[in-house]
Amino acid sequence: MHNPLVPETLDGWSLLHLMYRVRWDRLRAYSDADRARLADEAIGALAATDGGATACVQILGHKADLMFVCFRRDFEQLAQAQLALSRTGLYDLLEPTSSYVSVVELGMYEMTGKIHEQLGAKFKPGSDEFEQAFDAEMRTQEQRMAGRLFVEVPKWRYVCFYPMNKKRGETVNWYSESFERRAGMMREHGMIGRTYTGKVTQVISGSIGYDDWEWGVDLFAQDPLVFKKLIYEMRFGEASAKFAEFGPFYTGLQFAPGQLSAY
Ligand code: 76R
Repeated sequence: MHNPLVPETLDGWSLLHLMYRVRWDRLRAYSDADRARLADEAIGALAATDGGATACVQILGHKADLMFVCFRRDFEQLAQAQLALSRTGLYDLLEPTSSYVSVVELGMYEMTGKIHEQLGAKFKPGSDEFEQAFDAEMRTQEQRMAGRLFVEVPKWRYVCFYPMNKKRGETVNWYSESFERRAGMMREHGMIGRTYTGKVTQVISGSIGYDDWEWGVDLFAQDPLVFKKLIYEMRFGEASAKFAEFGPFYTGLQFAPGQLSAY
């Protein structure tokens, strides 16, 4: 059933963020050759098939030393990646500090409204014909957006990850706003975002039902100042000013998987 209150989502990569503290005290005892072997084994374990990938990020601050972001076709492959890493020698030198499970999503406020309107004029909403036509339209949209749903991991040096919610308080509640109000706020949000085109790549992933927050936000840029400016500017948009709640922020530097032993 396509509920007109709910913006449709197009869904892509399954994501698993894994944050670890490195036991430097133990790693120090290893020779350079042993460290290289441990790193190569871990990178081999995290190598993806099916066009997926794993981003490696050196995290700044005490929350973690390393973050691996696994982009995979499905949860089966996420489970495999997590298990494969836990079987490696390096894993004995890593302490998990956090993790996050989500699925890359494109929210479709504008499109959802249009499809309901167009198909509602042709078919009785809720009828089999309506639902079938709706599903067909969603598949077309999926194909159109495949490049964003199954985005190639941006190679940009700086990475910022945080989880967030839309508020569900007694008086301020995103989910009890009308569809049109939410769509209007998301339009404003998108317009602010678009002024950063070329400077930042954002990957929004949905985690309702999967993890402790509602969305994961990954931002990639070549200059970390862009994160501060973009996120600050977004705070003034109504969708964030009034409704956004944020979890812990992870900021770091991306490196090529082959550089793990150098790290
Ligand atoms: O995907 C699109 O380009 C369509 C417009 C769009 C949607 C639907 C969009 C654009 N976002 C969408 C959805 Mn976003 N986004 C965030 C954050 O820090 C904050 O205040 C919020 C964290 C940032 C920095 C950001 C950046 N976005 C969402 C959703 C789902 C909400 C829902 O469905 O209710 C969240 C949680 C979210 C959060 N967004 C953009 C950006 C940028 C830079 C853009 C423009 C992208 C572009 O046009 O290339």
